Amino acid sequence: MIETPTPVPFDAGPPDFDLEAVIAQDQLVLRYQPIVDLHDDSLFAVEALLRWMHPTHGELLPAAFLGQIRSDRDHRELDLWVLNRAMQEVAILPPAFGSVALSINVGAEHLGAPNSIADLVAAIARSDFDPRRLIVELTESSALRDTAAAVSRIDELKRAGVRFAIDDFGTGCATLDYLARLPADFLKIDRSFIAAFREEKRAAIVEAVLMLARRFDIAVVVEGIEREEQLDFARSRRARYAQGFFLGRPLPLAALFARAETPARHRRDVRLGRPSRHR
Ligand code: G
Ligand code: MN
Repeated sequence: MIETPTPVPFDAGPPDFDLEAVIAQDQLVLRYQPIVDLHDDSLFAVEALLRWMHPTHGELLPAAFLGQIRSDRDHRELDLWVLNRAMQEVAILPPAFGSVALSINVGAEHLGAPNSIADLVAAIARSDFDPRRLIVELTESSALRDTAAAVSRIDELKRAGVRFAIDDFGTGCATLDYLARLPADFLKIDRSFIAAFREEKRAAIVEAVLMLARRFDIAVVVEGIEREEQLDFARSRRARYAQGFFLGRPLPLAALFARAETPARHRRDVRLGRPSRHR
């Protein structure tokens, strides 16, 4: 008798994640989402976003499997996989895109793991990828509370030439103190704020964060732009960078760059092919 696989119903919980197996079976992929420079609407960076292509459940978001990773070793291995894969993929883009930065997400909770940052720095050094093109995004978490330790790890990255972004700012364990203490190059305002920008108080928070960031010389990325009016809001408040489905969904890198060849009048999104005068 032939047994047909029974698809696990999703409410039975996410499927089991075994890092070694999914890497061996080539089930991890990266999608890339544009980060746009609002000075000239050029493509500033692409953020690499991890997806698990599950044989029966299809494309799964990190939320469905990251929580299952238990050991520091696996966290570190996954971070390294993402970094190495992203550097390889971005490195083969046409020379016209040579100035586009690459942003990757690293869980701040494993900043504390021994050698975690040293391993990333070593991987960058082994590649011929220009570290100045790299941005490491750290989500605020309790680990960042030990700011002295976090600052020394972040300094390690910065000494290697890598820039650093505070991700999802304004939610989680957010404290304004981070802005004063962490040597951030970028601050990404969590999308919940732009989603509710019509509420006067949310708009005021975005404005205040922009003002503080300007004082601290930290560039702001407004995340979660899903509609034109949100983009207009970000522009009117003079945010430097923006990201969100309205500007571009996460796509395979080749698909994202193929759009650069599509005439702008056929697209609602940014003119990805346009080189920037500012870099
Ligand atoms: O935490 P971080 O900002 O790295 O999360 C990135 C995630 O946010 C990705 O999975 C991406 O698909 C999602 N995302 C990106 N842009 C938007 C958007 O405009 N709206 C929503 N709802 N999600 C977005
Ligand atoms: Mn991010």
